[in-house]
Amino acid sequence: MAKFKLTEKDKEIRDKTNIRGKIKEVTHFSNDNKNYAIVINKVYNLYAIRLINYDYEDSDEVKVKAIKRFPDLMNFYKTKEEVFEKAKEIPVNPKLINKCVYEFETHEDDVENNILLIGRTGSGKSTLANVISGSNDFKESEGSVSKTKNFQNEVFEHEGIKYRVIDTIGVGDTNLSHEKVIFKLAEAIYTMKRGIKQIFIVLGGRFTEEERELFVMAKKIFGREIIEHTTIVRNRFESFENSEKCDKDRKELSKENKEISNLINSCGGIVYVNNPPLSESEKRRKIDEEDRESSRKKLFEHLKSRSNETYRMENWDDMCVGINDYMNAKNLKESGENTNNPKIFAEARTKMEINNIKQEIIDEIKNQSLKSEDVEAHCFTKVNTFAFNVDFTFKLKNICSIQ
Ligand SMILES: Nc1nc2c(ncn2[C@@H]2O[C@H](COP(=O)(O)OP(=O)(O)OP(=O)(O)O)[C@@H](O)[C@H]2O)c(=O)[nH]1
Ligand SMILES: [Mg+2]
Repeated sequence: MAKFKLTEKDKEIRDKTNIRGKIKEVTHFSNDNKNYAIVINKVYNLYAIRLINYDYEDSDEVKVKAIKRFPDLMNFYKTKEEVFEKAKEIPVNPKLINKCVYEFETHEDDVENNILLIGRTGSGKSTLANVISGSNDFKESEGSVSKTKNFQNEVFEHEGIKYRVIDTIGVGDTNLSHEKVIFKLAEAIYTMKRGIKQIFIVLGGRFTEEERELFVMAKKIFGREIIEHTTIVRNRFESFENSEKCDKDRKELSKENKEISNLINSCGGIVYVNNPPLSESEKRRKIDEEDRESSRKKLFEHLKSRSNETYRMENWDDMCVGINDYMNAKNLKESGENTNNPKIFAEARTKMEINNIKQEIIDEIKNQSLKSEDVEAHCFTKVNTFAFNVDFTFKLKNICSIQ
């Protein structure tokens, strides 16, 4: 079979839709006076199809009007035969053509209310994720051993509204380098395709250097405006239903230092909860469950009161599209669902490609964080800002070598 060669128009469509990996075929057809391209790409020995509706601008440039990924936003076709067969079916199936409606393919993910949990190791993130989602799917640690090594997220509904809660690895774990934590946070962007509703900083006790650093990192990664979408969740607070005691603690926390006080005053505030481990004894367990349920109620009341728009930084959509295929292919392989047993060289190439995309995302984040640094320079002393920038840039450069 002759090797497929991209035309200039195909390249323009590929670049404008941000499709990565090896392009195996592009075909064009018209339907109902609209132009369509079908693009097949290959990542990690897996295949995906994009159906793209495009038009021409006055300058004869291609203008992408809508896109749809097949089989869906996350999955792949496992064989060449399967993908080519499906690609042939699309132009003659109006039902499939009518699915081509998204401005970015990632907009197919309709969860706008993404809640990202960050915090120190052992602070109670996974427990909070269970409480928020009303599930038991997140692994809560029993001892001091850190449990969560990777991202886990869950979509659920509460009072008819869809939410996603994202549990992350904690900061302060000696087994995980700082760089890896920064990258994991950057990677969270891909999980929250429609943006961030709230970041919950999980606070198990007093405010320490780790929490301060986490917040600075979040600001560097997501931009300074993220503060308006950040809430401190103070757990392990048995008197969480006593507003006087909560107020007293709030005041004490604010007094600790000026930086914490600024954070508390400019963010979405502090929500007090108690999410105890579920006891073996039936009687005690009932009380634990009641505490968790009341905590959940408080958290959703707070979320409702934060009616501000979902937050996304510049180029958020492009970043999500850029990494979508690679992360999905990687996850699929890691979860053992890919029965294709990819060849070693394909694995090496995918790792290289993932690293290249990591580099792009990091460059993008770096550019944006430096831009926002100009605006907020007055927030830090000059010496601190300089030291942090050098340090941060250095760390980001190192991240690219992480597999
Ligand atoms: N009493 C009480 N215990 C809690 C609360 N939140 C968490 N815990 C306990 O604290 C321990 C750590 O909780 P996790 O949810 O696993 O903490 P994590 O932040 O996910 O930890 P890593 O994944 O290791 O970073 C567990 O034993 C929980 O049962 C709380 O609000 N009250
Ligand atoms: Mg955890």
